[in-house]
Amino acid sequence: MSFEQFSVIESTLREGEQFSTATFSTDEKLEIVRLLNEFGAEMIELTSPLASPQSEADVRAITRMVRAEKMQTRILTHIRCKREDAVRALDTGVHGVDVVIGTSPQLMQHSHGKSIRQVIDAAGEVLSYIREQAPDVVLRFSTEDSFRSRPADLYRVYLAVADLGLVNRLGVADTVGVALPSQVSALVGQLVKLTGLDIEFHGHNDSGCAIANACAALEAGATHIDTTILGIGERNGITPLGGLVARLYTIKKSYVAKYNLKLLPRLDQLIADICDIDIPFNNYITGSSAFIHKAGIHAKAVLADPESYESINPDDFGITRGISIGHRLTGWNAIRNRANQLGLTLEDTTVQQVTQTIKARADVQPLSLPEVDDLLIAAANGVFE
Ligand code: HCA
Ligand code: CU
Repeated sequence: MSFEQFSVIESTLREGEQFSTATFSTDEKLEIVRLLNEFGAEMIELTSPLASPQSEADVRAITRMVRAEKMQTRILTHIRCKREDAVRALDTGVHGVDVVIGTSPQLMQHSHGKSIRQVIDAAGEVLSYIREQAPDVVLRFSTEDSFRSRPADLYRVYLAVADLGLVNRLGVADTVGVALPSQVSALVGQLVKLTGLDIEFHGHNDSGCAIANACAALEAGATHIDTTILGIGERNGITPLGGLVARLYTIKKSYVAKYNLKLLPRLDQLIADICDIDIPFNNYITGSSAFIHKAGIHAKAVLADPESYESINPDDFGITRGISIGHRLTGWNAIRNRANQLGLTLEDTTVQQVTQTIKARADVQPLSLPEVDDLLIAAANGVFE
């Protein structure tokens, strides 16, 4: 298990740029890198310099900033398995290069048209070139669409690449979001055993398993997980940074203690603003309802001890919990708590009476907090009926 020592490869500025509404200006990219570095993201992956002239200029600007300001984070760029891509990537001065090539029948036919033999040859040529030119660069080789690849093809490619002794890391990619946690676990476990190399997992969320699959990868010995802020990426994206943090925090808080967790709300909001989307209401940790307690039974227990209904402490993320009280499911303990907050001293029987009134009125329409407050103040003044 690598829960204790995994690294995040934060790909908001690569995979995330492939999200339908994402376009990052140079200044926005620099701001995201600064914030991710402050958060503690170990690695940041950038769009290939071949994508466009500005993309290349941005890789250079970001790498320059990270080196000049001696930031901890490491900058990677992501390229196709082609020598010309490698030449351009190395010229930018990045710390690491992530090479990818499709191995599924679908991608072999429609993406690059190569056979498995040719994939292995291309990998050998490109990886050797990179190693010769840049002995210190962190080099990763990944098969795209690993889980729809024929297992015999997949292992042939991985083992051939591992045998070259050139790469630091092998990547596993669930490109179309079809893998089950058990499949991720089996493949990652095999690769750890057969190659002894660091293993990276990149999981899309088409069928809702991206976080579970990332967790399964770590349990099976993966060392690196690809994430993006809010999970943005192609289609409905990949493992979200905040979702991975929530998953690991609830196993053991110390697994994510290395990150500056209070920056997570700022990161999520920044990307939501830039991409012109809302943070989903049910988002991990930063969704608007993530720490709102409603039913009377829940509210009572949470007021006594938040842990009764919380697996995540919002304080750790600089977030305040909320208790919703103006509705038909409300309970008198929550209403009494509100009276106390207002500095009102009321008999229990009065609070219970106010609660019954709130419930009856909320059957027609939920009450706002000021409306609840007005009832409590009226009761305190003896004018409640
Ligand atoms: C892509 C595909 C990719 C690559 C992942 C990786 C995927 O957009 O280039 O390099 O590990 O999902 O397979 O994002
Ligand atoms: Cu992807």
